[in-house]
Amino acid sequence: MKKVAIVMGSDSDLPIVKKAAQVLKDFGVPTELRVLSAHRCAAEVSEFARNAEKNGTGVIIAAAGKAAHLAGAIAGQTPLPVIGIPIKASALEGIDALLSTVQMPAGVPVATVAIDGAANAAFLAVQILAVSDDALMEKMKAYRAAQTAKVLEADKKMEQ
Ligand code: RP5
Repeated sequence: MKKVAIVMGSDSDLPIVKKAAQVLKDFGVPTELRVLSAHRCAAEVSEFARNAEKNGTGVIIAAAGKAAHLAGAIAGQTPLPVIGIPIKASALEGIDALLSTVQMPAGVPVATVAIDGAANAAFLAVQILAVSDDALMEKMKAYRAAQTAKVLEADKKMEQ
């Protein structure tokens, strides 16, 4: 199976990023965690992004706060799908990171999840890999069915 690389701009992003790593672990998806800053180590970000495809990566998740250019900088240097997590890390409550991450030129998309939306970044990565992995698709279907059953169970309790 292809792996998912999760890159964060600072190790201070780890408490949020851990939630993505946990979802990937639950689905049995191999994961690589990196700390790389678009501004503080641009050369290493380039090296990572340019080598990701040949290193067996299928999807990249990039998390950053403030002037959050990490996901976009990676997306510009790889044909792999890139999912951005804007991190709440400033007085602007993550709105700065959301806008920095989501606003990309045509042809270089970053699939941006909610501020601190790490779990959904991982679910989306699993869904992307599942398109070409039947076993993973079955796991995703089972997860969705369990999720639906849980809501309907709660609904049933309300009727009593
Ligand atoms: C961004 O600025 C990081 O992704 C982090 O969310 C935020 C704060 O970084 P540090 O102050 O921990 O370096 O670059």
